[in-house]
Amino acid sequence: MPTVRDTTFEFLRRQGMTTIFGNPGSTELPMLQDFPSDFTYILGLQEAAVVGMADGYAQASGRPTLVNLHTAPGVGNAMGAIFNAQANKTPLVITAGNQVRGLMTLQANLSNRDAIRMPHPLVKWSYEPPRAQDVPHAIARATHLAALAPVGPTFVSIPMDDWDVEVDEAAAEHAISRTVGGRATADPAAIRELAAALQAADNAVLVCGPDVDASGGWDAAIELSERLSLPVWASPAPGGGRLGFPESHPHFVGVLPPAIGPAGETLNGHDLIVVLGSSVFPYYPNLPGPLLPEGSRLIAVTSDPDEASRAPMGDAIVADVALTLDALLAELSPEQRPPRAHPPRPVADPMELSDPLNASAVMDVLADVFPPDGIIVLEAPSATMAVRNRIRLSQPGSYYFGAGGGLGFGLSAAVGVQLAQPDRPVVCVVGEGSAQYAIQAFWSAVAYDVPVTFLVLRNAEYAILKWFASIENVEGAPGLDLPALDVAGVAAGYGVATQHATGPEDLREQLRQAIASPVASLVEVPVAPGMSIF
Ligand SMILES: Cc1ncc(C[n+]2csc(CCOP(=O)(O)OP(=O)(O)O)c2C)c(N)n1
Repeated sequence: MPTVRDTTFEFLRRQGMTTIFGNPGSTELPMLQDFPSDFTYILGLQEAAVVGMADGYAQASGRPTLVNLHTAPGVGNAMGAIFNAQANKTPLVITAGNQVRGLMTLQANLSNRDAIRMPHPLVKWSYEPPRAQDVPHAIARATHLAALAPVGPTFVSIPMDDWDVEVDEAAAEHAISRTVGGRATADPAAIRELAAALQAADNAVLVCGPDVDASGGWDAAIELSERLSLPVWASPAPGGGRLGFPESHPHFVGVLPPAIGPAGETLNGHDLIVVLGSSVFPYYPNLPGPLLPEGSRLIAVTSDPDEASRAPMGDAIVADVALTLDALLAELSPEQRPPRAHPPRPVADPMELSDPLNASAVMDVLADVFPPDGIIVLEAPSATMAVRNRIRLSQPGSYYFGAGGGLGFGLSAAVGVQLAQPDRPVVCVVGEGSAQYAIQAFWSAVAYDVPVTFLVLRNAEYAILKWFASIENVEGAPGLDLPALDVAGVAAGYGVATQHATGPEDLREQLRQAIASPVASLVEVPVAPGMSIF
């Protein structure tokens, strides 16, 4: 009879989940015994890096991804990254080992005594199967559930003596051979109403968010904007983990400000605001004001019932974003509306050169050498808008940003994104402070020949926190300076090929080389302190 291990790996094989991210301990070794040769195990040296890499991999491959963590302390280390994965809507199936069943009640060493409760608020389902033979079914259930909307991580704790237990072959075959599809279409009446509202509006606008890209609705969103001649905002940057619309498109008018008052003001003059694939809205910081301009109506399309119900204003349609866009296009007249003048997106003038360079000037240089099929993974808080304004990413799957705001996503996710997209160059733009939270991902990039380019912005401070201090009227806060933090030196210790740039010319050349290089490469550039807004 097949064992729990045979059956579980056969399930993972059938699902195409043959790349596993983990950091093992004694409680996980039984799972890894005789590791099948058609699987790949990506070792991360700390759990934040493990989950961050898996997050990038799952998002960029569009597939649920298995993570294997060490019992309680491993899950504990991973919590911030699991928080990010739920904010990013990433389909991770997170497993962790536990003591043998017979020693859990006396709480032998390494017992995770409340395994289910530990990651509970951050995952869609948290479970420890009551019997060993239920493990394959539990992992199948966790996988289907992770991939159903709202997509997000699930957790299964597996006692270490479960793996050699035999399972009933017929029941196991049922458990592992199921397909579960959940891309729901909208009520046709809701589609008709949305189409009618769009056709009747005098000055409608779209706000596109991350689930346009994740659902595969990229081309349909362009078609909708072009057919009705609608201007398009990106949903606010803090929650915009992916782009929902090409940023060089003539209808793209910019990134919506993230705070209530400024966002409401920006949308002034629009009688209809249609939000696609975003929460309404990922607000931060707290700058109060009217939620919506007087007399305007908002309709959001989201696959996430929670996002739909918690929005502070407007109506919502809960359905798959791409399918809803297709249905909406079929409902609308195929005639193109005459083009209307949209407020043009302000063109960022080249930033003046200074010594050290301003982060915006660094982005001008990156834009010069950035390949058309390149992907940016971004975690450089004070330079976020400089990246968005100066590198006009215009292909689907070109941008990944930690929507949860927990640092550590950027460096680690970049490695996972590059593993999932080996033919597209990945550039991770990261602040020297942010790089510290999952710094061990450097080692995995080298160990598994992942040719990511890391561009480290070294401003010797937590610039974004100094900016927040000014808007929160906080004076005299300690701990906001980072003198002598040598990320390149640390990366070199992990085996990364590193270079230091000082001026725009050597930066351009070093970036060109790093992007073309077949190995993990890092370019560190000193940048001027402060925020780079444009
Ligand atoms: C896990 C975690 N801890 C702390 C923070 C708070 N935090 C937000 S931005 C930031 C500073 C980032 O510094 P750096 O990467 O150097 O970027 P800069 O602000 O200088 O652009 C910190 C500490 C966070 N977001 N996540």
